[in-house]
Amino acid sequence: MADKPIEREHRGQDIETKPPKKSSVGLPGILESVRYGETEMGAKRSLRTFLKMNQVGGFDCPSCAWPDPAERKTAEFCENGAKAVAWEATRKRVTPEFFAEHSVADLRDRDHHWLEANGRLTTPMYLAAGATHYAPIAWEDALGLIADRLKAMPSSDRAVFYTSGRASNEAAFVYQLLARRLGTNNLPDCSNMCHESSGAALSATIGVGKGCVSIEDLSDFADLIVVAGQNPGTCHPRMLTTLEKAKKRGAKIVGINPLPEAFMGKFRNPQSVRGLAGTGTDLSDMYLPVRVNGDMALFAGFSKALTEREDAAPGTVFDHDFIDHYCDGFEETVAGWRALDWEDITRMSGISRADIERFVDLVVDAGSVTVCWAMGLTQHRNSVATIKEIVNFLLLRGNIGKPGAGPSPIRGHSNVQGDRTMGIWEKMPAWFLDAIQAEFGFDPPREEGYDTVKTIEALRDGTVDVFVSLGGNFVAATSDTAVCEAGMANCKLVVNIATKLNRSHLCAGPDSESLILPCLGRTERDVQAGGDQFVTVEDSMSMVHGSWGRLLPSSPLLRSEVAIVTGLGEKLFGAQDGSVDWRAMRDDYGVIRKHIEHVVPGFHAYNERAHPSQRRGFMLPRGPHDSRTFNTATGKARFTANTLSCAEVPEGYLLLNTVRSQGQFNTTVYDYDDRYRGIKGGRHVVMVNEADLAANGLRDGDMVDVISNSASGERRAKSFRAVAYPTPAGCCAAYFPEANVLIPLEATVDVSNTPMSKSVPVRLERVGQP
Ligand SMILES: Nc1nc2c(c(=O)[nH]1)N[C@H]1C(S)=C(S)[C@@H](COP(=O)(O)OP(=O)(O)OC[C@H]3O[C@@H](n4cnc5c(=O)[nH]c(N)nc54)[C@H](O)[C@@H]3O)O[C@H]1N2
Ligand SMILES: Nc1nc2c(c(=O)[nH]1)N[C@H]1C(S)=C(S)[C@@H](COP(=O)(O)OP(=O)(O)OC[C@H]3O[C@@H](n4cnc5c(=O)[nH]c(N)nc54)[C@H](O)[C@@H]3O)O[C@H]1N2
Ligand SMILES: [Mo]
Repeated sequence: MADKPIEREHRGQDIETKPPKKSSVGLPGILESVRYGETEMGAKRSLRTFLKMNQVGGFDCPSCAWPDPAERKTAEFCENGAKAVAWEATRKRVTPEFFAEHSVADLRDRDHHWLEANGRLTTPMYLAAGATHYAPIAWEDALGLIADRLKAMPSSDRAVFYTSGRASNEAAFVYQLLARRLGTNNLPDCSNMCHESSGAALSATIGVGKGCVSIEDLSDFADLIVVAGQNPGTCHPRMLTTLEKAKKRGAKIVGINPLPEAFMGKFRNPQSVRGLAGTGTDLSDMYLPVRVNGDMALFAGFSKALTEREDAAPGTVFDHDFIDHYCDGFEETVAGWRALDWEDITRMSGISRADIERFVDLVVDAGSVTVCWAMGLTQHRNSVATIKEIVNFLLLRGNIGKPGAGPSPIRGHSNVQGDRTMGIWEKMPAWFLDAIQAEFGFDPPREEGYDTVKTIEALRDGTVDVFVSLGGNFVAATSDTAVCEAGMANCKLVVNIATKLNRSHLCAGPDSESLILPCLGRTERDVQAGGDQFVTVEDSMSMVHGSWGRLLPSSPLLRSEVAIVTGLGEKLFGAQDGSVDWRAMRDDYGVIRKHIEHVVPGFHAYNERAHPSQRRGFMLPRGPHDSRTFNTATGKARFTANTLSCAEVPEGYLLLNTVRSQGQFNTTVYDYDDRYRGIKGGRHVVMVNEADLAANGLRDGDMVDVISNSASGERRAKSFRAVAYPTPAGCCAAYFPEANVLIPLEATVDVSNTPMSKSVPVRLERVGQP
């Protein structure tokens, strides 16, 4: 019987608050890692495990997508990664007895932390239509049941195959193959909610939907590093080591963020004695407290200031050689900036003209500029246009295709970028589908499938029969929680391939069936008929490398993701399905990698180059960076003229930005603390500027409902504690997933269709008030 952890979340006044921290990591970060390892795994197992992490011949950290440096430290991980690994390698177990004790209705009353804290799933479980409890089921019966339900659908498009970004390249490749063999492109993924806007903007302007700088560009070459809409201290802690290295050789670092995040203060490097004992390194040279969604105006302002300086002294500011040779759209775009009104720029961005000029002084002094960003820029109505403005800004001074320069979207999940490379996308281009056809001899569907938001619409409308999830927590991660959960209940069958129990496993309707299929995690040894298997991943900077789990699996019944997906393929189509040999791919993942080599460019000698014994794996080609090759419609890098915009906030409303705490990884809530922001013991908080609190007749500590309104009605997040916090006027922040109930399904980013998770107009109502 699993230990029964207790819900520890405080509400209201019991939540402790302190002013946000002005430094990051140091000793508290180390202690956190050790504490986590020991409580979840025990001391010996935790030491053994941590030392294998991100090492040659070890396993890839299952947390974020930050790359590994060429020279690895003995402990090449961070507090975040340590928590992720301890959480996966925990000794706690969710057994059939656990499910016999807890009805689904009981489990639905528990919070995110409690559900996952019960430990690793051990046994395939089945919830029959109308049943109150999950019961064990044999693997073959479970796979047979899914195959039967898929075959019974009137059309393949009534199935949806969701992917979270932890799946390995091998698992992702066979998963998309299964969906397309079945006949659907309904392959939504977490990327739809994450860097989809970056992909859309970069493909249109530089011809490739991902970043093109490497970790060395940052640490060794960039003169100026801009970190916009990103909170690396919490979300990519190992990036701080890279920034520190850059800083020490003289690079300048600027943070653009509505919240004064800890990385902009001192960094106390946990990997050096000096860092732990001393006062730390001042990482940032400048902090621009932009208004939420003011970045488009801000970057246009930078470009306007550069244009004015060039106009005053022609030939001294712009890189005309680069512009003439490699770009188009320059004249119209510059004309647009000339016509902009400074008044609009400063009002929309909340940043003064003087600060913009101070920043531009750094830019003209810098031979190379890299702009890094994450969710603070991708989840607003105008995100795609905002990122295009970043590209414009970089192109002006030739800051693409030279060392230390370029756009750098920092990815979230450890293999979210690799999953896309493998074909997890509802609209893969024709060349990929043609290559699948040539390799496997069947004609994959060509029409666009559902992305995440379209999936929720289809769930709501009752047009999805079978929903399959390869990892993740769909109902908690997506917008409009109530609509999504109600929609999920309309499915006939919900299948979750997972390591830990979560909310998405508990949304079956009265007439639907559900399966939980427990799988191996990345730390665990994966043995198939062909022997020990490794898997591969691609990091945020296009490096592909192997990962080799070493721990004994948490339960003898676990199967690998590849084994589950190919097993289903076999049930549906037979072991030998034309040129698709599901069994051979399961027995030896090298066979999958051979197929990938034939389908996806850049993967030659994949099995050799990505073997975990290789030092760093290999880098996929990056045309813009390596050779200033731009695979766009015109073959040039494209300046784009964009109409300036920012979020409209009705009178009496604040603009809500939903963020991550230090104690969570997306919907996985490790604990209820956010050390850097000084919030302890609870997550139901809304961080508001002191003056805005006063204007609403509120004080720090008051309990409020947070309310959003849209054409489809009012949404309410109940009983949040108001916390006075240094945000710009008119802006506030709360944690996701708790705040996702507030985001209307129809509130999506133009072009990318990403939920607008960082731009939600809300009002606050004191609890008990009418
Ligand atoms: N500990 C931890 N690490 C993680 C994750 C996690 O949940 N926990 N998740 C992983 C995943 S999947 C991802 S995608 C990444 C996410 O990494 P981040 O994007 O760094 O994470 P968020 O908490 O969403 O933080 C967004 C930041 O943008 C700021 N911001 C919000 N609105 C704006 C705006 O309009 N303009 C600007 N300039 N800034 C704005 C917020 O104040 C916040 O600092 O992290 C990965 N790593
Ligand atoms: N409001 C708001 N919403 C957001 C965001 C935001 O900033 N604000 N961010 C969005 C972003 S950037 C992202 S990436 C999404 C994240 O969305 P998801 O990727 O769907 O969510 P996660 O919380 O990462 O998924 C956690 C679950 O994954 C399972 N899991 C963990 N490891 C493994 C594994 O190795 N294999 C398998 N099969 N399962 C595993 C566990 O069961 C765990 O419960 O959320 C999005 N939602
Ligand atoms: Mo993400």
